[in-house]
Amino acid sequence: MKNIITYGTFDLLHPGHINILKNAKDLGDYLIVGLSTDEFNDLKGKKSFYTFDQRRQILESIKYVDKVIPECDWEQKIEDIITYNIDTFVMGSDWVGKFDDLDKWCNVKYFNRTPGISTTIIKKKIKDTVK
Ligand code: C2G
Repeated sequence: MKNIITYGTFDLLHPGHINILKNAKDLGDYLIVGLSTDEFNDLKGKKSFYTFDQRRQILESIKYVDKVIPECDWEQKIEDIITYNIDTFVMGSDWVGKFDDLDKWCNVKYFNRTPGISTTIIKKKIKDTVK
């Protein structure tokens, strides 16, 4: 049983999020998502449209996702990797190199970001449409 973990805000879910979740799940059998809490988003300087509970409800409905845990801070990853017996830690390529130190505890894999889509682009397109 290979457990995989990834982290993120996953606001305004889009195909880029689905691609990373699918790619992560394809590396193993069980995918855990560390979902940024609203408070941690404040720390990250992100304001999500959906609340943590709404984002969790959406993520939990995705067939690739087996478990959602709260991501409360930058420091919890090692503890999560140990707690959940993680085989591979996955992030998109915008994070490449940032989490290489986790390779003492598990495999670290960065997948290419899906080009041309992001929550920021979606928000801007909606804003421009409404005008
Ligand atoms: N992503 C992607 N392609 C996109 C957009 C996002 O592959 N077009 C990936 C990101 O690289 C990330 C995941 O989707 O791995 C979630 O993206 P965000 O919700 O923006 O997550 P982020 O704010 O980067 O939080 O501790 C890690 C942080 O919580 C990551």
